[in-house]
Amino acid sequence: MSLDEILTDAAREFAAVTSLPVLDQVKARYLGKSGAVTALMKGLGALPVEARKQQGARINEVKEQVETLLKARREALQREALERQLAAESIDVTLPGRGDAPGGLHPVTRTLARIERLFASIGFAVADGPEIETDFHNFTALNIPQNHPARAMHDTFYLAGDGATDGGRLLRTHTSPVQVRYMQQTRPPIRIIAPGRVYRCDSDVTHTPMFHQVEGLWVDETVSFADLKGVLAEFMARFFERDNLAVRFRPSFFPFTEPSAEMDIACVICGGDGCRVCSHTGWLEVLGCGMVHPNVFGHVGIDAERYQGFAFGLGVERLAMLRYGVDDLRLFFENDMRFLRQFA
Ligand code: 2U9
Repeated sequence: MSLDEILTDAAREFAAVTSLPVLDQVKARYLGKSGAVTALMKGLGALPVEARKQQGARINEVKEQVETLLKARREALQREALERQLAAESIDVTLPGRGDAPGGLHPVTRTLARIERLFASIGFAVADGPEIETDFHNFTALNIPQNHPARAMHDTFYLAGDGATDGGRLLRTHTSPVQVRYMQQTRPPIRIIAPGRVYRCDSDVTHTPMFHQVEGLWVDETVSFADLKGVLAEFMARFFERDNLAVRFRPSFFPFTEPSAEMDIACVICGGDGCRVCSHTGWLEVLGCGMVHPNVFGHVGIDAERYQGFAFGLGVERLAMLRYGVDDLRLFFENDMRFLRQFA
């Protein structure tokens, strides 16, 4: 093969190649060990000195030209491959979206938010505190004596430990310790609610080991049982959106309040006529309440001669069930999307 032939053939063959692996094969035919250019180089040894010099320089020139052609073709093929890939992977931004499948709030979260909003509207601040509590904040400060049944192993989740070095830690059984901590840090007037998770060693159709409470506390110099009745009756009427919601208070007992009461509202399902939900009484028990016991004020360093206040506690799941007409408490904790979607 002459040098001219090599150059024209290489140019033609490189141009015909359409993929990079094939280009490498074609390259070998010219520049490889047994390629055409290499063959001419090998033949140089047989030439006289002067001719060898001239021919060698020409071969080198052609070799460089072949390499230049090769490089140009390689770059062109690489560009084409990239363009093909970009075209294949392009995104059509004009296509319609797939929908954003919005999530929703859990019915207990919605109920908590509703309760917080209503109390905030009459001047209650929202307080919170730890779910792992000390024996003092959960029981002692609340006038619950050492031998009270609420403190029994089978009623409360105690944390592992010897009780001497860890001071007897437990999962709070109510959000009352939040109010205890608040009163230890703040002088009256105090007007707070304490929403949150609480834990009890209890599990059956109407009890879950974890549930939510909202407790409330209003302490000042002249807060009376009349204020308790007014605030709680107004809250329930607004929560259930009833203008004339009948309420009644029945005497009760809690260690942390004196006097204590349970509050009923006219059944929001049957309007008071009697149904399965109200056990045919026409009334629904919705919360416990009372005037803060002077011993509780003593434990947090508030002068019980000067200050008085009312407290209450309610179960959030229970209010959610009544508001949404849910008849099984366990539905709130099963995470069944068919149930939860109805509240989204
Ligand atoms: C302080 C002083 C007093 C909070 C109160 C109740 C009555 C009550 C239950 C309702 C249903 C718990 O979720 S439930 O099982 N609660 O009956 N709670 S008075 O009294 C307090 C709280 C804090 C410092």
